[in-house]
Amino acid sequence: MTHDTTTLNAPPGMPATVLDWVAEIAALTQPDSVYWCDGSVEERDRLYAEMTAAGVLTKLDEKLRPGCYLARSLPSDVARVEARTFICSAREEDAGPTNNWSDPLAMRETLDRVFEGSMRGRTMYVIAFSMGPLGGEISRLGIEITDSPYVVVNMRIMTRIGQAPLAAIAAGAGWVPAVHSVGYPLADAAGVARPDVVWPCNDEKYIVHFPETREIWSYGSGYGGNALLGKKCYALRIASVLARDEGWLAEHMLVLRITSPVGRVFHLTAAFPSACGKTNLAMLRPTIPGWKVETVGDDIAWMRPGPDGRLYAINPEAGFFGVAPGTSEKTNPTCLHALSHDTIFTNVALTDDGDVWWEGLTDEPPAHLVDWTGQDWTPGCGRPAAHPNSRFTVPASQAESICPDWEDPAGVPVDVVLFGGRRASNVPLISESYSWEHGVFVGATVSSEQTAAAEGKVGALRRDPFAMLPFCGYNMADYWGHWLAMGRRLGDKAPRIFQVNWFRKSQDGKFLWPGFGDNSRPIEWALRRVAGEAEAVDGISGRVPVPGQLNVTGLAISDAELAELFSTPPEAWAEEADLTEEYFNQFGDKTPPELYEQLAALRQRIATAKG
Ligand code: O2Y
Ligand code: MN
Repeated sequence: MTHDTTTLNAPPGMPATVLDWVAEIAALTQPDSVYWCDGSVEERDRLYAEMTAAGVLTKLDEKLRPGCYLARSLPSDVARVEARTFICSAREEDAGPTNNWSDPLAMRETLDRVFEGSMRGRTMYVIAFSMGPLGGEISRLGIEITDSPYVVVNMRIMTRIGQAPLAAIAAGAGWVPAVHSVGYPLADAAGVARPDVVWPCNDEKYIVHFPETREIWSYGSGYGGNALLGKKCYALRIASVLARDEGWLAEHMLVLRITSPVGRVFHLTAAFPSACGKTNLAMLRPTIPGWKVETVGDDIAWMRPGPDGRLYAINPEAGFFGVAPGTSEKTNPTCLHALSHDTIFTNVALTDDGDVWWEGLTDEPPAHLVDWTGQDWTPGCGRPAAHPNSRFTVPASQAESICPDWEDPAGVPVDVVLFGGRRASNVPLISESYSWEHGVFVGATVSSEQTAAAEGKVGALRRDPFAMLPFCGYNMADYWGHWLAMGRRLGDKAPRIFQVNWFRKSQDGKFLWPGFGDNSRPIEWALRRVAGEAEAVDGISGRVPVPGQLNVTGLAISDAELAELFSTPPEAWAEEADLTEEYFNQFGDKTPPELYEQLAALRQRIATAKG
């Protein structure tokens, strides 16, 4: 194809594959102009100024929150839309029963229809980005095309955008194409114009992945994981497919470095379903003396075997896109301090002096706020001031806990993999898996108990295998098989796998474990296990600390409460084993036999415990 390079405005040296693709998307979406992002501070400030002038962003008080902005979305566009997220593999069985599958040809027709003219009257931004430190062996490139300047400034925080990835692509590096439109053109096909709105979006939404051709298409939403396509769409759904095909792991896991009082360094990755305190764990402040925790990543880990045969992890992202409500000086001071400057807030409340507020930030709310919908708000008015899924976008480098090696392209060697869920019963505070296969079984069966009637039957188990349920780009049972294969490859160099549960409740419904900084205690036991310094006893769910081995010094917890935290009633576990069998059967003959073997071993342990 030949290109009118004046209209495409491409920087010099772009390969024909890139130019062809950008030209094709421009022809389909018909923007007024095409702009290639250079990632500079000047570009960012220009976009901030334009969006502030247009009322899309509110600049916060420069003294109280320097360099910070507030965006308010429409109430119809406040979260990831799982029901509108599609995996369009050629064969339905390759998406599996836990994904929405759509026929790729039919989906391409739909996308052609909705994207046609979708950027009329707008600028089309071309954002080259790197997931992971540029040039790193585990890192990958992408190009997101978007008609949203809000996406550009957020992508600038969440990934590494601009000149450097453009140069790498010009030099021939591979890249994943990602197309995004808010679906609110400013003119119709006849050229009749309409004014813009503060949060353009469309009621019809599609978040689409083509795993075989490694493509992402997102239409109709300007929010979070729907629009910042480097995050869930690329770093998890597409990357999980790349990882399966190339022999590595793309995981929904935070990454920590933990240093013991004698200076021994460990690295831990952890997968938690949503609402289990992942951001707080990523910035943990240990309550046990002498231990230091540093953040490598808060949400996603890409891991591959290194030259020494161990598993190495990088954080492919450059920022945190975290939930604001509940973040406070008490729950996560490190995070709160990171938000003191150069942060984009979305859907939090605005104070009268130009600062932000959300539920849980202070014990007492301010006397007056402008809420996330732009309305006046006073305490007791019956509405939340900030949306429960309101967010901050902040550079990871702003966290005082950031690990000095968080951008090491080689990654950090992983000692421990942790799986967590929100379980009021059955699952003990911590247990160690008997083997890699047992660890994969534990990861595959991660669950939380449903807490709201709106989610279904209260108390029923909601499975979230490896915390990847909405993020695995292929059949979940094949994914378990991939983890088993990785274990065979790593052999005795594999990380040890543990399960934690911070949410165990007593018979009278009270949380038994204080959580937050005290979560360092079970983690300390896990690390001492790795170091060969802590003793364990075999239990139903795994090996648990020998009484006296979990450090509870200074905690107001009774022996009876500790016993309850670790109790694993065999009758309840027998019921759970039956549910696990039903759950595995859902995947037909794709469920790896090793997982049924682990289920049989679990039933054996239950039978022994029953006596
Ligand atoms: O609601 C959204 O668009 C964001 S979801 C999200 C954001 C940051 C980290 N994790 C998640 C998640 O859903 O796991
Ligand atoms: Mn996440």
